[in-house]
Amino acid sequence: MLRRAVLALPVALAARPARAAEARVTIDNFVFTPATLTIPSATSVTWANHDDIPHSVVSANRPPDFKSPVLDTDESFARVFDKPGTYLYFCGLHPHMKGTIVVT
Ligand SMILES: [Cu+2]
Repeated sequence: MLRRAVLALPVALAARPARAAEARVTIDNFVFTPATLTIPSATSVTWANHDDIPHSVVSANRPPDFKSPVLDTDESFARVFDKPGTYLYFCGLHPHMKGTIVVT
């Protein structure tokens, strides 16, 4: 999972030098992949729903610091993580689906 984020960086930086780096989390078969994504700060994370049913992405912090709309098949949601920390999240429709973003 770390390897995946690192590999994505040069491509994102080359394509858009002034923009945040980018990383992706895919949603399929009721699972966020990778379950834990480690990224440097100022990285934009995009969750893409490749499942055939809707899902969402909701921060587990109180109060939540991000919340996607319901994502239908092939819809996505992006958020930039600027502050180092550990961000737990879950699917608002299926709370047993959980994931973590670690910002270093
Ligand atoms: Cu879900």
